[in-house]
Amino acid sequence: MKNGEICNYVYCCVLFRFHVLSLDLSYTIPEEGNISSYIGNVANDSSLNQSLNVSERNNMKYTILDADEFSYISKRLDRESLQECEFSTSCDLPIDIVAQSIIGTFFKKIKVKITITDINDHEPKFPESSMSLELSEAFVVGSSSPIVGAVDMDSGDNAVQKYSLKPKDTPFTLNFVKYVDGSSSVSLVVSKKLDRETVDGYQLQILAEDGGNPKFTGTLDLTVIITDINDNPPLFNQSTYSISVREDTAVSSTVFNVKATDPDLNKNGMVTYKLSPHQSDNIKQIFAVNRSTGSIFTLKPLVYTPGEPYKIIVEANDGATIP
Ligand SMILES: [Ca+2]
Ligand SMILES: [Ca+2]
Ligand SMILES: [Ca+2]
Ligand SMILES: [Ca+2]
Repeated sequence: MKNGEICNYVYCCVLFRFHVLSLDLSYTIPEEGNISSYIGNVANDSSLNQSLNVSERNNMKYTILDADEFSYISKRLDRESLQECEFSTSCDLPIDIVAQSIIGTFFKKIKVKITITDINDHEPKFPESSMSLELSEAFVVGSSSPIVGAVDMDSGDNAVQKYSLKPKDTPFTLNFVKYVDGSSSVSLVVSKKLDRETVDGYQLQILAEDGGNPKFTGTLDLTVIITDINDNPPLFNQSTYSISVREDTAVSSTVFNVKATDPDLNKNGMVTYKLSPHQSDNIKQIFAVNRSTGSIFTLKPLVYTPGEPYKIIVEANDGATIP
């Protein structure tokens, strides 16, 4: 057989084999593997040589041109900084490797998929390490306030799995929602009635924990300020006072000081006094009350009438627009 005829036979054989063989390969390696770590034997795993019969194998061998016969990691791979893996739960790097027949100039492209598996090398991180939140004491049990959750660059179990709240004996719990892009949000839920007049603020810690081994935790220091509503009326120390005053008390003299307190804040707790409109005109003509101090003083001379004491009704109001 002439040389030219042999070449034509080999050429046809090579084309046929490439068409029927599935040469795609898959390897799985962890991210951050050491340089020179072994990945796989592309020459063997591609089955280019093994799938040929013995006589063919003697004549047909392939060399891997743009990679070694064996593949190794040539640089550290950080899954979280690979564009292909962004916002994805799987991380596959497609690589084309070219094989060349050693007895000809025939080439074959081998598609290799290298899956980079995640390791837990990031901790959950809140956008800010501390923040403050104002909550009205009017918030009913079950209402919630959203908080921007922690971000963990890792995926799957290595991402944020749960949140916890410290300390435990507060009127709050947490509600955790996880999104497909790996981010999450957490809401502070009011679990018991708030009362600013009892506790006007809380210093909390929200902990975000991933599911890696070992686990990592991110912490947010959260200051909750309870804002006021006008939920308390002014209250007098006593509902009724009984006092005796001399008849010759000089006009404009203070005969008594009433005192009411209101535990609310600012205007909601600012007490002013006035005579109630629900009493006789005679009382209104003889007595007056200092609006801010509660001092009851006389406007006219007093007249002693046996069995008929003066009955003065004083009102206390707070300064809230809506009482
Ligand atoms: Ca993590
Ligand atoms: Ca990772
Ligand atoms: Ca009040
Ligand atoms: Ca209040």
